[in-house]
This record gives sequence, C-alpha cells and structure tokens, in this order.
Amino acid sequence: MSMGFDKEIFKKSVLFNMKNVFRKTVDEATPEQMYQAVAYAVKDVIIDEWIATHKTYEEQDVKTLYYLSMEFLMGRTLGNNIISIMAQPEVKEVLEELGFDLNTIEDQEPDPALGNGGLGRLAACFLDSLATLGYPAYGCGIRYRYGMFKQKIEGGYQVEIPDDWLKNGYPFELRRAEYATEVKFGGYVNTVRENGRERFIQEGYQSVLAVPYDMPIVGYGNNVVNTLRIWDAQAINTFSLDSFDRGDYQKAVEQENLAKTIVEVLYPNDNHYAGKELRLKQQYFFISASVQRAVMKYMEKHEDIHKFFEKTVFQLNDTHPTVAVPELMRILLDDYSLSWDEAWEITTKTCAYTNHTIMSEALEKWPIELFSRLLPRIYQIVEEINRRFQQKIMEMYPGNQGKLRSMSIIYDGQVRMANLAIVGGFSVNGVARLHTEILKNQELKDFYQMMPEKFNNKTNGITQRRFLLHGNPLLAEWVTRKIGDDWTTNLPHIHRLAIYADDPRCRQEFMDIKYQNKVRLAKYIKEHNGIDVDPRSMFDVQVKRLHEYKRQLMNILHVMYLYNQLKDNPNLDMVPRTFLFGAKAAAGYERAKLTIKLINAVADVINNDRSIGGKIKVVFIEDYKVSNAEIIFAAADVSEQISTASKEASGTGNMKFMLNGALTLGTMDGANVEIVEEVGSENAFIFGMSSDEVIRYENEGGYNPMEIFNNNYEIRRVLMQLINGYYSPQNPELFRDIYNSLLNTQSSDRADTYFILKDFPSYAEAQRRIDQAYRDEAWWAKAAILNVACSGKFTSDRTIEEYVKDIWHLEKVKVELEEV
Ligand code: OAK
Repeated sequence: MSMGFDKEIFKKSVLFNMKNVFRKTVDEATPEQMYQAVAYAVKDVIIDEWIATHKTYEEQDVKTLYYLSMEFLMGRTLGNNIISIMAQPEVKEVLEELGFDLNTIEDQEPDPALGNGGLGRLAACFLDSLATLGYPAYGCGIRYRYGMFKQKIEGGYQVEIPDDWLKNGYPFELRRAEYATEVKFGGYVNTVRENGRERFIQEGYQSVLAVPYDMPIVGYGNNVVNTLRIWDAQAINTFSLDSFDRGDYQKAVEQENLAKTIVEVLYPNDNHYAGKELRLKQQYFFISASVQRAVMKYMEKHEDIHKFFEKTVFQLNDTHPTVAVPELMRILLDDYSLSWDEAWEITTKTCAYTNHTIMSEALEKWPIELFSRLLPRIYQIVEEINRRFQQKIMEMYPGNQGKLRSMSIIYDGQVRMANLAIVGGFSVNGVARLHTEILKNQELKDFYQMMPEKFNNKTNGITQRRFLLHGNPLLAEWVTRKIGDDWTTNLPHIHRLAIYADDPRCRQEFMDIKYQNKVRLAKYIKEHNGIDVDPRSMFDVQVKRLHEYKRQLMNILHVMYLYNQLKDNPNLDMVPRTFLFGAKAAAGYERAKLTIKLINAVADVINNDRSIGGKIKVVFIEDYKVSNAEIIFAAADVSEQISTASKEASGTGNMKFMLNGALTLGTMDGANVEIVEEVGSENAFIFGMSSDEVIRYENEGGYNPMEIFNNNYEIRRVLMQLINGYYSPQNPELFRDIYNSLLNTQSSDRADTYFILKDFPSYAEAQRRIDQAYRDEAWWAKAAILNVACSGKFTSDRTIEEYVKDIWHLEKVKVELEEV
C-alpha cells in the first residue's frame, strides 16, 4: 500500500474532475468519462513526483540517457500507473464505492500503439525499468496522429482501420509549448567566409515547428517519474495576408501541409524498410528536435560543450534515429563553431547503436538524391564522415576494395544508415547472444574486425510489472503468497518457486490458475470474435507480427496435416487442442495477408467439422495488441517460437510466455537459446535446423524443397490442398502464391526461403512430444512452474543494468518527496 495515498482525497479528485471536465455527476457518467476522470485523478497524484524527480535530476546534475526511437509501443497506461503508485486496492475500492469496476474502467483506455512490434515494445519495457531502477532518462519519439492500425477480419481477410487514439484526448500527456523547436528541410547550403573560417548556412528551406508532448513514466513504488517526450509538428507561419502579399502564399501552404503530414501516421512495417521520403522526414524531424533540446538543456547548466558526452548519451534504437550522428555534428560545427575533430570526438562519445534485425530487407539505404535534397547540410556532413572513414579503411587495409565496398557509408548511390551508426558511435550491440555472434561473424564481420571494442551483447528483457503483476493477477498473487513480493523488482528471486514444482498441491494450484486464465481468454474471444473455445483444451499460441521468417505458415500447415490424420482416423488419440493465432500483417505485404486468409479458411473448415469431435479448434484473434496480449500470455500452455534459426534477433514474446508458465516450442533462435539454457532442454520442445546449418545452406546452396515434396506423402497432401480448393472451394487458385513460394524459385529468392518444408518433419515430431507430455498433468505442471521459476534472467531490469554498466554509465537517483 502506498504511504502517501489518501483514498478520500482521491475520491474527491475523481468527483471534481467529473464535474469540471464533463459537467456531470458520477451516476450520469459513462464508463469512458469515468476512465478520464480517474486518469486525471491519478495524474494529479503523479505530478508531484514528476516535479520532484526533475528537480532532483537538476540538483544532482545527473548524466541523462536519451533513448531515441521511432516507436514506443506503450499499451495502456492507467492500470500500470495505479500499480506503480501502489494504490491498486484503494483505487479499486473507491471505484466500487462509486459503482464502477476497475477492469471495466481500464478497458476504456485506447492502447497508445505508437509502435509495430518487438522493437517498439522493447522501448516501452526499457522506459519502465529505467524509471523503476531510478535512472535519469528520456524516451524521445513521435506523437503520431494515427498509431498502428486496428485490425478487423472480414470474410477471413485483414482489414485495416485507422487508429484514432487521440480522438477523446489523452489524459496523461502534457503539451510543452515552451520547448517548441524549429526543424528545417530542403533548400540549399550557402558557404560564407567569416573571420577566416567557412560558415555553412542553410537557405531557401521549409521548416516546421516541433512541439513536445510529455508523458509520465512512473517507476514502481519509488517516487521516480521519468518522461516520454513525443513530438508533434505545427506549421511555423500560419496564413497571413502579409505572406500572401509577398507572394509567399505557396510556401505557407506547403509548410502547413508538411507539418500535417509529417506526424500523420506510423509506418506499419516490421523488420522491413520501405524507403519512403516521408519516413526520412519523420526521422529527421524528431531527431533534430530531440538533439537540439538535449544540447540546449545541457548548455543551460554547463559552460563547456566539449564535455557534453559526460552528461548525455544517445541510444539509437536501430538505424531509424541515425541522423542523430550528423545532426549533432551540425550543431557542434555550425552553431558552436567547433573544429571537425572536436565535434567528432564529442559525437562519437555520445552515440551508441542497437541492431534489432539481420533481415536484409530491413536495412535502411537512402538514395543520395533524396537524402541530399531533403537534408542538404546533413548530407555534406555525412559525405565528410564517409571521406575520412574511407581514408581510415585504406590506411588499415591498403588496396582492399572489398573492405571499402562493405564498410563505406555512401556507396552505389546510397547512404547506408547502419554503417553510419557504427562509425558514428562508440557501441554496437545485438539483442541476444546468438544474434550478436551472427553480427560479429557474418553481417558486420568487417566492422567487427576493424573495431572489435565497439561490439557487445545485451540480451533483451521484458517488464514483469506489466506482464505478470498487471497481466496475470491470479498468478502474481500466487507467486507472492509462496515467496514474497520482491520478484516485482528483483525477478531472479522468482527462482525460489522451484522448490514448489515438486509439490503436488502447488502443481494443482498452478494448473487451476492456468485454467481460470484460459476461461478469461475464452470469454474475451467469445465477446470479441464470437467463437467458442473450450478452456479444457490445450492452448497452443502463436502471437507476433506476421512475417514469413516467423513461419506462421509452418504452424497452419501442421494444423492441416493434423486434420488430415483426424479425417483418416476420427478415433485418433490426441489431446484436444486450440491453436490460437494473433498477428497483424503490414498493409502492403500481400503474402502475409494471404497467410491470414489461409489461417481463417482452415479455421472455417475445421471448426465446423463435427466429425472430429472438437479435437482441434483454430482461432485467429483479431487485433492483437498489448492489452489483449496480457490476457493471452496468461492463458497459454504452449508458446510457439518457430522462426527459421538465425532470423529472429531475440524475440521478447518468448519471454512473456515463459514468465506466465507456458512451455516453449521453438527453434534454437534468438533468445530461445538462452531460455532453454535457463530452464533446461527437458522443459522445452526444441526442433529444427540450427542457425549454422541454415547459414551454410544459404551460403552454399544445396537445399531443394521439391525433393521433400516428392518423397513425403503427408507434406505433399497438405501442399496439394493449397491448390485443389480444399480450403477454398469457390476459388481453388486462392492460395497458389503460397504453394509457389514453397516449391518454385521466386524472382531473386530460393524456393522455400525460410526452410519450412525442411523443418516440418522435426516440427511435427516435436508437436507429437507435446501431445504426449500434456497427458501427464503432474509433469506438465512441474515444467510450467519451472519455466516461471527460471525466467529471472529475462527481466528488462537486468538488461537495463547491463546497458548502464557497459554503455551508458548512469548514476542511480533517489527521489524524496517533500511533505506537504
Ligand atoms: C522493426 C523494424 C526494423 C528493424 C527491426 C524491427 C524489430 O522490431 N525487430 C525486433 O526487435 C525485437 C527487440 O529487439 C527483437 O526481439 C525481435 O527479434 C526483432 O525482430
């Protein structure tokens, strides 16, 4: 319970907000209005801590992290903030006294979905851990008017609906007009000589005003409130007759449009680069504003810009924020008149880069024409960085054209952002041990050889406060009853649960909780999808973005294969299973969208076939997002982590499932490797090729899926069902593209790029092992409890401590509240 939290004051605050914001009494209020009134009341509580935190940071002149990210996938805030101020029981009571249920009120909040998937959600977990650990940090991003689209399924197809998350206002944000900053695009660079030095002046540009909105990031029970600062864009010159008269009318209209479009929408691509001009504008927009502010803030308190890096660190969340490197150089060179070497030393001591994927289609490469037209001064600086770096390469590797080709920042008419991020910073990290090794030995080999000291690994983590304490209250209470509550801030202590894994009563309690969570999910599915699922069946879940490398296709092909077996033998002895899918496909990713249609088509046939006695059910959960993810993880028995080995940098869903006691069915990819290391391979189901085998096939060839097709009747039967109308009688050709992708060489790709047929037999065999294992409830309960008990490594608290120790070098801060 919170020391400072006063129930009666809180209640008054809710009533006051209701009156002031809505001119209503509580009995007249809708749940949505109640949500707003409660959110404002919670913000009232937080605001003093927020002020105190920033005061403490100022007084102690702390080093500050700026986590620069195009995406923050926050999920709902209200419930988490109530937990963080440790007032959940009291708020629940107040609401009950007023005739409302806390869960219903929480459900009114739109999910702020300013992210696509793993990378954006990781940023949100990191902010939670930074505040909880007491580290001074800002998240810096974009206040997209429309976040990740909402997904509807119509006739089995994905339909995208705009996510108008701000339509009723967002109670937790604060507009900070006083920190508005100008950002310039286009025009040309004029060189003038001044006091024997060249000065570079951008002219004929268009500009927008970046206006920050701050959201509080509340640490867990420690009075620390950090800030997520997201930038909105406004036109600088509003229409005036004046400009009309001067013939600037056209320009005024353009600037108005630029401001409107720049923050309009989040690009819905995950692990994929689309190369759109507007996207580069978004990148420079939020980076220029954030970097300018960081420098200004530093200079308010310090004299010497040369020591900027002692008080500031920029972490680049993938290459999307990489223009921070030349932008900081620009400010130091042009605004502070530093020499190149001085500016370069500061910049390279400030910036650090995290790589989140090795998928080549995600590599950002901007055409020079576009880059230099949009950012003329920045391009000049990138050219100079490149020129000096190429010189260095030639000094180290005289005459080696291969090195020049692979490491140059500008090459073949393009600006390569990853190369710029590596050269312009002091640290390069991957997000799981295997991933970092692949970076060092394959993708970034030449860089690693040239500058090994920059490379390091930071295995991802997740926040247990959202994904257990908030998302799975039944299990959270059970864990606390068994071992106390310090797992909330010290997850490795959850290992104390291990002794209960052998206790039959505890096993029973655990399975009862799992069952109740399955009932909760079944209810959600019934309400949102209108489908009945049986909570007594095994829940086998794959939820994540839809991507070929994640192999949702292999999962559904296996369901088709199982169904064939059942049709052949309706008495087949198998544990009833519900296969649950949840995934959004990027709007332009046709094959991914067709995979969603296939899953739904298979679901239609199987769910309506009474002859199989309900042994298989297939459910596609619409609109997978953070808020329903919390419910889904809590209810899962099996966690499908089946990417082609080497392709999933880390995965973080895998960790959320583990924390909630699901068993991993996975390949030796990403963080799965470390999960298995912690829990033991006997408590997981591992299958498929290793990353080494995959990489060998990719480099040397020799894989022919047609051989498998020809020699394996079961696989052939499943594949033929893709093109004989079995799941699509109206249009037998519907799934032809999927069939072709597995068997025919595509334009530039090998057939079955992601080795689905190759891994299929081993996957099916692992699925059989699961079927057998689930029959032994005592064994299953034990393994599930051990998964929870061994999840300690995967807290984002641990990840953040590693970043702090190896990269950021921040000091922990204690915030004392003044008595009022
Ligand atoms: C998104 C856009 C571009 C590049 C990478 C991503 C991305 O989301 N990558 C994911 O990052 C997660 C957090 O590190 C990892 O767990 C996922 O494996 C990775 O796909």
